[in-house]
Amino acid sequence: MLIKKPSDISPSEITPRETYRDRRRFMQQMAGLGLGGVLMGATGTAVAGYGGKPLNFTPSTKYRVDEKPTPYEDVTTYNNFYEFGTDKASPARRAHTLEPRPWSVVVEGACAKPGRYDLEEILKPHPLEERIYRFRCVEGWSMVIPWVGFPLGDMLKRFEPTAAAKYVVFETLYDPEQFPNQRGRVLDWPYLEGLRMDEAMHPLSLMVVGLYGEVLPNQNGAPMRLMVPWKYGFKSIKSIAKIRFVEEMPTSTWMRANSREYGFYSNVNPRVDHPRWSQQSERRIGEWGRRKTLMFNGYGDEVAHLYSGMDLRKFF
Ligand SMILES: Nc1nc2c(c(=O)[nH]1)N[C@H]1C(S)=C(S)[C@@H](COP(=O)(O)O)O[C@H]1N2
Ligand SMILES: [Mo]
Repeated sequence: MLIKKPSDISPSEITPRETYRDRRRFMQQMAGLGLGGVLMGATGTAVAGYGGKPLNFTPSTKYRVDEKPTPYEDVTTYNNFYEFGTDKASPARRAHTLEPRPWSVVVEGACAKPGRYDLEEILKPHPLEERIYRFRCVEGWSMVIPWVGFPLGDMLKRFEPTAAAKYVVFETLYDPEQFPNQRGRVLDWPYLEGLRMDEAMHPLSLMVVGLYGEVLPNQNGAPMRLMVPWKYGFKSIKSIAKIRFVEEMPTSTWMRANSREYGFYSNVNPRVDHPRWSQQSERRIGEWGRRKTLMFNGYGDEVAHLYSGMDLRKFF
């Protein structure tokens, strides 16, 4: 059992705010040195509930990019989460209205085990691991983030998708009380994204419940969000409340908003420009100058085979 219900947490397990901050700074240094694993594995306590509580996890040895992680401060204050506003600072300022517990996820469509699942129930069988991934937003900035989660495919398999399941659709919770900007019409709510089934089952696709060793802060998509590191950031949908297995390729929120600018695949590709800007380089948050953007965000060895024979200009 990796995650306790808030009611299972005794007062002695609740660490004072100061300690969290020190621990976070410590982990940030360790992650930067590539030492995160060893030490973090030893310090984990099984506590969960709300952003900032430490998680129990194993550091992945395989999935750790050898680049300096973006500071915690930037990861949690420079966000895209249109349900809280369209500027980068609004999510951190406004996401306190989101209540990530209790939470449930509806599973429907082409599978043998549809239903409404309680979050704790859905997470329980999955050991958590830390992976350090590159993350590239379609707008041209990037970060390196130590996520905590588990392979998305491991969860999807438990719902026993049928042969008709060619794609999987994810939806963010629709509740204007919790997500105040859903009262406006900047996007067609709820936020919706999808993956082809083989993309979803790929071992790199991660279901994320934490970052920097701690429970996911609201602004980063609590309680559970996707992380598909070879695709532009908008594919990595936050605060997931619905999973649906379907036969036809879905129309995502961003395709609906502007199908000329945003395609279904949205693989990071420096050779296919956005209609309004080049995708050849990126600004790594916290660095000066720009870096070259890598094909599939640097994950080509692992994922290029998923698209063999496809014209990636057409299927952008
Ligand atoms: N529900 C929802 N998910 C979302 C978004 C959003 O506005 N709403 N923004 C996307 C975009 S454009 C990016 S770049 C990433 C940002 O994730 P981060 O704030 O954790 O860095 O979340 C993605 N997931
Ligand atoms: Mo983005």
